[in-house]
Amino acid sequence: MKKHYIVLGLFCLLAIVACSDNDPVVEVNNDNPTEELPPLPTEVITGSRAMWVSYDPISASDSNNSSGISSALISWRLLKTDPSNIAFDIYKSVDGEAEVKLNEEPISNTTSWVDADIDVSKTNVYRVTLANQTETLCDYTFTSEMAEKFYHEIRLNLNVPDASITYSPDDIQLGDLDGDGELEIVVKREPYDGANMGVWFNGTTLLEAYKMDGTFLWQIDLGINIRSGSHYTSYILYDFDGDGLCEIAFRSSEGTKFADGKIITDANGKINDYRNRQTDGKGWYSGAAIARDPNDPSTATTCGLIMEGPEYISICRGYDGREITRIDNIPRGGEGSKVSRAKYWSEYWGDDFGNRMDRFFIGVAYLDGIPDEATGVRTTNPSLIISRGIYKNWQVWALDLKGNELVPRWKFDTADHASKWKGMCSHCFRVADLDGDGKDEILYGSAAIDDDGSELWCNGNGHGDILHVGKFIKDRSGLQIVASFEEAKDYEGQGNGYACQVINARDGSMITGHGRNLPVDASDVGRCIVADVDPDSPDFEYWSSTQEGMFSCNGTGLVSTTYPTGIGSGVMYNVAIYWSGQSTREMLDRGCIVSYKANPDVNKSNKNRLIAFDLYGSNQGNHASKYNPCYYGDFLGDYREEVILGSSDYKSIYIFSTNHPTTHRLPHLMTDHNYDMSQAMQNMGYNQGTNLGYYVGAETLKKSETEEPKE
Ligand SMILES: [Ca+2]
Ligand SMILES: [Ca+2]
Ligand SMILES: [Ca+2]
Ligand SMILES: [Ca+2]
Repeated sequence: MKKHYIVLGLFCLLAIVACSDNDPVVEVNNDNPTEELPPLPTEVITGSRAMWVSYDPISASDSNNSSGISSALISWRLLKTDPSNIAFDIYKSVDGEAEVKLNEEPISNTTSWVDADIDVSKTNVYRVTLANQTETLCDYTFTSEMAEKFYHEIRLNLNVPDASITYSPDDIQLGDLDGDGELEIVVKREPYDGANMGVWFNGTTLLEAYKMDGTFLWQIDLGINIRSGSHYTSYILYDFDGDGLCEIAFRSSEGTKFADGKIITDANGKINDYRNRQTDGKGWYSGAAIARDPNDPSTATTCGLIMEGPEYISICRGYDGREITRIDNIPRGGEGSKVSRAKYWSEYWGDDFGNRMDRFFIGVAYLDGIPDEATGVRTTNPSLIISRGIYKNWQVWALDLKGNELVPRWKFDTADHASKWKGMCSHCFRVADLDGDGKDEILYGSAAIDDDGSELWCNGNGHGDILHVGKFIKDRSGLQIVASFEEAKDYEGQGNGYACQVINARDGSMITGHGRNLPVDASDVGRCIVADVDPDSPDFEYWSSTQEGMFSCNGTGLVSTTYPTGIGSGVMYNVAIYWSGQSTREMLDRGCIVSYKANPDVNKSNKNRLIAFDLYGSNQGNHASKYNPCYYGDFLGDYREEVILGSSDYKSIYIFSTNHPTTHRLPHLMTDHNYDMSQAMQNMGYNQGTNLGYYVGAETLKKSETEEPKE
């Protein structure tokens, strides 16, 4: 190994660079990423009904794990702009024969139809109109071939950089990339699973886009200088400039290859390999490192980590994966020798061995005004939010995409604030209008940054793994936060006093909590969940891995000492999902959906476990013990949430959509701003659940059943 001194002209940095002897040399083609890009589509279709047919061909095969529902469910979107008295008719044509109207009365309580008489050996064409009208609102052709699987399969692209590596489907985000009104899928493919802390082996991280029909659109290769893993490869897919087409933003470096083949190089057209090659690679200043196996100090190393070289934020067109522009990432800081830089990192970020310094999140927030609550229409463009650091100092920057440039709006650095602000972040940030002024805030764990980049509040509870924001108490104004925390010295010492709390989003104060004076080895509470699961208890329930009970968010205390339990009878507290047609929400963990109360709609003996997707050939989820689905959220059919998992052979993604009947309807969940932010950023860092910003619980859904449609 030899060492070069090179000037990275673009960044005015003098960097000491470790290069391998066989650096690939590529064309100098990175100087002007904004050179003429081909035109984008200008016709953008909105208002899709996302009609879908879900049918389980093995519904009765397994009393625990199959769905237990033999009918087909045909469903479509309710739009936010639909009048409250909207009603529908549905027609079916079988194998091209004359169309038959299926409903007798207009369909006014749901946006779905249960077809118990479906003949899946034939082609069934369903067509929906407004009640008593002829014009087609949406239609869907369901073939006998589609009826062979409960899921919709998309096979992953086989053209990968290293055929010997399994690039397993990891986090997925959805967005309209081409303006045709249908959401496309962007999947991150990881060269191996669970790259959370330690060394990085071989392979690079890929971002790939697909259409719902399986058409492969493009691939971006993050390259050798972007460490693989949940904490390092956050990306965000969102329409930042309001043209109706999504952009994608992520961290990039030398070696990042965009979909048109352009590669980021140094000023000499070279891709340097910045991966640390020191086999004993400890921190350069402290001599410390983190062990992949906490019980085996010999596994401590920084070999393979990237602590030098340029870091950028690239933003690309979702349409074709071409780079629009890039900007320098929040810098590592420090200067001079390795040791003096590492000393700075240790003092500023909290370590010098690439753990605390290398925590990167990226997301989106409407800092000038959230979309109109009544129509869902946006009047301002959102900002790109990037961050670095969790455990000691941390920074959050807001950037605006203007004229194909990323323009800094504000920068928040805890070094400029009281020491209480340090170490406050969760393994993600969340975005919501915390103070109800119509603009988004950044909830950075136990601290909140106002829309203008100033302090909103810091409650001192410290770091935690789980962060939910939504409307969990029906008659209380504003939003609530449910979170659990890791360090008793923080949550008891300077915070609100409990390991798991329901928090007033407006000011960070506690509404209620549990988990006090926990034994030391139980004081790190790694999981908590909030959902309406008990229709007989007002407001949402919340519980945590303290297993002290299920409590009401409204502070009235214990609801139950039993929990929804999943695979291996484990208590469920991963994420909540709208899957059944009941007025409550279910739990999703390990690719298994569980209802707290017995579900009357399933024709099987186990009426709590609604489905286990691995019966159908999926895996149980990503990220080791977290078992995160690639994605879940409402993007097809009615308001119930779809689940995307990788196949058991990691070569496909499987999209599951509910087949449960319902008596309820809700507008497309993504048209609720709080839900939209939660779904769009669900897989930042440690994946988090989705939550609505208005109250939906058994109280409201049961009430709507008995209400007459309003004029
Ligand atoms: Ca599309
Ligand atoms: Ca756009
Ligand atoms: Ca606000
Ligand atoms: Ca749905």
